[in-house]
Amino acid sequence: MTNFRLRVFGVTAAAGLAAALLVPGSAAADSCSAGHSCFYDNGNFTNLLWRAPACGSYNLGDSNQFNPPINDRISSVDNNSPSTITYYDWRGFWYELGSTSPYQRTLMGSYDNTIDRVDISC
Ligand SMILES: [Ca+2]
Ligand SMILES: [Ca+2]
Repeated sequence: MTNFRLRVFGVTAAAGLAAALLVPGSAAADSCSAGHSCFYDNGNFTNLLWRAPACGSYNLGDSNQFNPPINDRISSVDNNSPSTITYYDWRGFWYELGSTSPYQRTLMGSYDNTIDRVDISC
């Protein structure tokens, strides 16, 4: 079994634990190939929206970069890369929601379907 650390944003510790317990073996989860960051529409690391091609800053609502846009859709992230991923919501300015450390996975919790931009450290 993959030994990964799971973070859940914006929920109580008890709720976070419950959410973490929903993905023990991740039998149904899609795998994210080594060195990449994968962003999923569903909260159990399934229905891949996007696999980041490289580090950098990505505006998920920019139709020049994403067609169709994938802002307000990310529900879980598998960061199988050495980069730190930082998440932002557009609230008239870029509001920082949190981040995922290298080689960790994150359930978006109360930030489900909220992320508009990701910065992937180089
Ligand atoms: Ca979603
Ligand atoms: Ca948003």
